Formats: sequence, structure tokens, C-alpha cells
Amino acid sequence: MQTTTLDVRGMTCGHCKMSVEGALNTLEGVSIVEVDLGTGKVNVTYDESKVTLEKMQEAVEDQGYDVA
Ligand SMILES: [Cu+2]
Repeated sequence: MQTTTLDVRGMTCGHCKMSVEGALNTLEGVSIVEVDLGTGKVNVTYDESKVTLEKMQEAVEDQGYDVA
């Protein structure tokens, strides 16, 4: 298990938080997602043999947010 912090831009409310959490949680290999709306930091605990950083980034971007 690996932990990373994504710097997500554009989240403004609880709905945004849920969209990002939902998108990441549906990826196979992602186990824990913690979104901090105030800072835009998203802590993700994942299995590096099942999911890549690129995949997670894409999933967030597909929801309409930018990953710095
Ligand atoms: Cu929102």
C-alpha cells in the first residue's frame, strides 16, 4: 500500500468533494480517499500494483477538476 497527496484545483463544495471521492473510489486498487475541501488536498491510499498515479489523475480530471 502506498499513500499520495493529489493537489486538486476547482473543488468548491460538498458536491465537488463527493464527485472526486466517488471517481477515485471506483478505481480498482484505491482503498482510502480523504478530501480536504479547504486546501484541495486529496490523500489517497492505494495499491501501486493495481492503479497508477496517471489513472487517478485522469479520473479526477474526467470530473472536471485540475490536478496540479
Ligand atoms: Cu461543488
